[in-house]
This record gives sequence, C-alpha cells and structure tokens, in this order.
Amino acid sequence: SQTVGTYVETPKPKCEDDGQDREMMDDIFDTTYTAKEGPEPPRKIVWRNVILMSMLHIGALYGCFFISSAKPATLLWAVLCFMLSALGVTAGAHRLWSHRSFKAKLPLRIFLAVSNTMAFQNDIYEWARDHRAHHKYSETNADPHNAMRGFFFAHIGWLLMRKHPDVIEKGKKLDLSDLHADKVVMFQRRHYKKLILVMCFIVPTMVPWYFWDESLYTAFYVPCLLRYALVLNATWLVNSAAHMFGNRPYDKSINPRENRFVAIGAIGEGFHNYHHTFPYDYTASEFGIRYNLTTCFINVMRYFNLASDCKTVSKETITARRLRTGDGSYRSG
Ligand code: ST9
Ligand code: ZN
Ligand code: ZN
Repeated sequence: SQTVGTYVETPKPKCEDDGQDREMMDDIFDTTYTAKEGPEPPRKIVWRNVILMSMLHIGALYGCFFISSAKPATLLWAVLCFMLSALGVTAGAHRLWSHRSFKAKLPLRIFLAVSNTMAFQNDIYEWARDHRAHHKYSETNADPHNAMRGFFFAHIGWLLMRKHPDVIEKGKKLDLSDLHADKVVMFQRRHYKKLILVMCFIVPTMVPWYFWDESLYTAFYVPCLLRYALVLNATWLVNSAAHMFGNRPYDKSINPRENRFVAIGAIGEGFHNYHHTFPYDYTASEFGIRYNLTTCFINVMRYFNLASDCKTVSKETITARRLRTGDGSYRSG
C-alpha cells in the first residue's frame, strides 16, 4: 500500500500487548535490525548548518538581554508563540502525524500545521518520517538521532551532519502512504520555505511592532529568535536527556526514560519510557493530563468534536507489561 497520492486501506494490524487495532505499525521497535559489518562511514559535517545553528543560539542568548525592557504584551506574545509552536510539534507532528494516536478534522489539522510551521522543525512529512525511523530502529544506526552516539549527537549534532546511510536505507521501507494522502501535510511540504519565513520569523516579529509599538529589535530577538531556540532545545531534550536520565518502569530493555523535567519543558513529552513502549497512546503517558498540556489540548479539541478516536492503553495492559519488562521503579504518581 505504498501508493503515492492515495491512502489504500489495509486490514488494521493488531497491537502485540492487548490485541487492539492499530492504524499503523511503523513506529513499533523492529528487533531484527543488525548493524552492517566493516568500518563506519565517515562523518560529513554540514558547515552551513553549524553556522546557522550557532548564529541562532548566539542571537537567542543576546535576546535574553531584551527581556527586561520588553513590553508585557510582547512577553505574553512570546509565551503564546512558544505554546503554539510547541503544540504544532507535540499534538501535530508527533501524536497525530507520526503515531496516528488520534484522528483530527480538517480545521484542527490546518491549525496544527500552521502552528507546526511556526516551530520550523522541518516539514511534517520529514519530521514524521524521521520519527517513525527513530521508534522502529531506536538507538541503532538507522535511528536519525541515535542516542548511542552520545548526548550531543542526539540533541543537536544529528542536524549538523549528513545522515548515516542506514537511516535512508531503512527509512525508505517505512509506510508513509497516510502522509502522502494528507493534503494539509503535502501542502505544507510543497510551500515550506515560504511558509516558515512567514510563520516562524515575520509573524512573531511584526505582530508586537505593528499592534503595540514594540521596538523591532526586541520583537525580533525575544518572540522570534529566543522563542524559536527554546522550542528547539525543549524538543531536542526528549532525544538527548529523556534517552539518558530517568527510570524505566515499563521496559528496562530500552534506553528511553521517564523524565519529569523534560515532560514539563516539552509540554507532556518526557514520559519517554512509556511512550516508546506504547507509542500509540494519544497522551504519551500513563497519567493523562498530569504535566501534560498537550493532552489537555487534545481533550479540549475532542470536546469540540475536532479530535476523535483517541487511543489509550488499558490499566491491565500497562500493569501486565511493567510487571513483565519494567525495572521495578514504578510509582503511581
Ligand atoms: C529539528 C527537528 O529540530 C527536531 C526533531 C526532533 C524529534 C524529537 C522527537 C521526540 C518526541 C517528540 C517530542 C516533541 C517535543 C516538542 C516540545 C516542544 C516544546 N527515511 O535529510 P536529508 C532520504 S529541525 C527515508 O537532506 P542528508 C530522502 O530521500 C531544525 N528517507 O539527508 C531525502 O530526500 P527528501 C531546523 C530519508 O543529506 C534524502 O534522503 N532544520 C530519511 O544526510 C536526503 O535527506 C534544520 O536544521 C528517512 N528518515 O542531510 C535542517 N532521511 O527529503 C536540518 C532522509 O527530498 N537538516 N531520507 O525526500 C538538514 O540540513 C539535513 O537533514 C541534514 C542531513 C544535514 C541533517
Ligand atoms: Zn525517543
Ligand atoms: Zn514518538
């Protein structure tokens, strides 16, 4: 069913833990991957990305000096831009488009795609493709941000060099037909460069300048650059810190961990041992809305009938799994 442009309905696969129907299985860990023998391919650093990322982070640090002189409305706007971009990644690219953990009506998909564009983390299609590879080939050479290569690589290093050939080779086998069939996703991909210019840079900067006479410098450095760098780093911490620091109550055989600090910064995405064990749960956590603004948001959308089919895992299934594979560190809160 790899047909481009049409999403061919295939019989729904069953979940191994509880026999539930699954929309897609390409986010389930594939135990059959083995690394190729012989020397590792050479690392090719992409200096353009090194320079741009350095400039962004220097700009964001410089932006900290503008916070005290910024108008309150500008600071509120910066927080709003942070929240919107974050939701575009967590509820949009992650829980909806990568994992299909709920269904979203067109207005919600448009809202999430617009917010996602404000986050400028590559287009949704590319994000979801890399993320499915991250789950399926977790912590192998075919994982784009393989945490076995260290904190720096998993955090930002992977965006500063060419991908390992295994990422591309294994990634080509992923089923992405649902993304091809989603007109919102494909529209964003087609017009991505123009759209990020508007949503990530022009809108965050011009709104404070136009509506409440903020200086252009402050508007550029705080809601635009500083906000963008903060959302990026909060996201990257899920790949780095939440793959290294924390406990593993659900599956001790994998590296992803429960990390409350990351969960708070990444609006609900730090329960990473749970998430890699049950990637289809729309709350990405056992504990629903706790430290989980993304789940609150999806629940509100469900109330307004814009979200539906939210998948969860039964308490019995979770308990059986953590007794079978957990590290014994489980706490019910
Ligand atoms: C950014 C992304 O920051 C962050 C993602 C984080 C994910 C986190 C997940 C954690 C869970 C969720 C938590 C959310 C929390 C949110 C909290 C919010 C508060 N499969 O990539 P190219 C093929 S982006 C299949 O160029 P290179 C494909 O044909 C930041 N095929 O590889 C592709 O062509 P096309 C801003 C694949 O040349 C071709 O290869 N953006 C796959 O090695 C070339 O692909 C940047 O900084 C695959 N997986 O270059 C840009 N991958 O696309 C950074 C590739 O046409 N990126 N192919 O189909 C780049 O410049 C480049 O990608 C590169 C590698 C230099 C890194
Ligand atoms: Zn992960
Ligand atoms: Zn995920």
